[in-house]
Amino acid sequence: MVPLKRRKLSDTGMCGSNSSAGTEPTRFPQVVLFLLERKMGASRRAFLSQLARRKGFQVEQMFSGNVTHVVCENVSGDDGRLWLGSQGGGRPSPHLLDVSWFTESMRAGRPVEVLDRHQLQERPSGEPELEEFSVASYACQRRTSLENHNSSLTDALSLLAENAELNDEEGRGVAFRRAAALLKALPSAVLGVSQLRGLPCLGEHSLRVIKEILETGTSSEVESTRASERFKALKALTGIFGVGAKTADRWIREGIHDLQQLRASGQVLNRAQRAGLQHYADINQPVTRAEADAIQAVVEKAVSSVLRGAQIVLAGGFRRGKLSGHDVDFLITHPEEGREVGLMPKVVSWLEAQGFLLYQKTTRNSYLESIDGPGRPPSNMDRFERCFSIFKLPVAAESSQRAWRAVRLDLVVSPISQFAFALLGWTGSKLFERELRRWAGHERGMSLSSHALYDNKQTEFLRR
Ligand code: 8GT
Ligand code: MN
Repeated sequence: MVPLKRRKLSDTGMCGSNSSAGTEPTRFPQVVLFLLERKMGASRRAFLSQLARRKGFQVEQMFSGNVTHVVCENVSGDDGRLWLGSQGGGRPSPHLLDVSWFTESMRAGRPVEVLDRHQLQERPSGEPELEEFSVASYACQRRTSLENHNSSLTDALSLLAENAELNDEEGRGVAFRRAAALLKALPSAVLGVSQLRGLPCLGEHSLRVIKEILETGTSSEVESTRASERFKALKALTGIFGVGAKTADRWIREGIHDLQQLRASGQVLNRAQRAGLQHYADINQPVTRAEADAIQAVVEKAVSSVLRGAQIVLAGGFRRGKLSGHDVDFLITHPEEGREVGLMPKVVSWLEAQGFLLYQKTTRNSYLESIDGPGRPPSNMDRFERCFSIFKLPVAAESSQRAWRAVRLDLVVSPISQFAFALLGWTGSKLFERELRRWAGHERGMSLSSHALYDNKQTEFLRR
């Protein structure tokens, strides 16, 4: 509250005069503005105040009896009057105005006439004002359904993440993935950036992209990335199974931008890349849940034929309820510890003998001979025995001219003692796993991997 004395003083003398040094003289003595900081925020309020002063308006920093026009943003009539009441009554009430009156006045260069539509509006009951969202900071602390209310924003951020990853910029990739994951967790569509104030995971760059899309419908950075030759070439080349960002980059520097140029170049390809090129179209066509189920039936048969009692579980995106994916991931185990040893080669042989594998490469497990203790392996790769393959899936005759299609299939064998961790680690998403491990480490002092969960204090104790 402004002391009575000062109010009296300004009532008689200072109103209409140039009350604050260093700004333009007041051009509209009958208008004294006060900008309500609530919901508007301090920095926007300071910006708007400065703008108005430059245009010759008198803007009071503190509310007082002199104020003739109170400008609010995102404040309802009820809330506005409640606030005004709390400032004390007994004098002619100032106008309680929406920021639209302010912007129109700034545009006009003079205070425009106060119309009905400028008055603070009552919210029709049931229609909430723009609510600020509140979200936990680690992705693994949030419940995220498959229903995405912000897909145009998350598509844009995911494209920037993909571009960063294709350019081997992991940090930037993670930042965009975090921002996208946060928006996916929101219970409704974002209507204005003001709703995102104070949320975690939204860096300056992501916020800039979000703001541009909310205001204009698209992001210039996303569109120019999508259209760029380099992005298109990186996508085309890494779409080949067995080709990563580094290889694609090398090829691009050698002038290879697409499959045709690659074929014509005479580049020497490894076995995985040759298979990837051969089945390119199939592998880049999303796998449906029905196809995953059909593959599961075959793999289940393979597994139980070579070892009675062995079990498989569908992991990856399908376990999260996704309706399509880029591959199919299965975990294989046996309820008796140790019985899973030697299982993978047998399963692979069975599938090969039946003509189900177009390509396969098995890497043996490395957790038994590991000497560097229970810590996490250097990358997010784990030490399980694993088979990367391309599966030849028979196609129902009536749905296609072709008898089969190629689908990427990953098989992982885990001993039952580690199965819970393996299943958690292979369910994804990649960001969720990353966040879960970060949370375990930073918030709980524990190390989580696809093999185990360790209390870091006890590990240190054991190592001593
Ligand atoms: P998708 O539907 O596009 O296939 O999506 P996804 O199923 O979520 O992704 P994915 O690339 O198939 O990977 C499935 C899960 O396996 C992810 O959570 C990923 O983190 C995990 N994963 C690998 N490689 C490895 C690995 O070497 N070790 C562990 N523990 N997890 C891995 O992709
Ligand atoms: Mn997958």
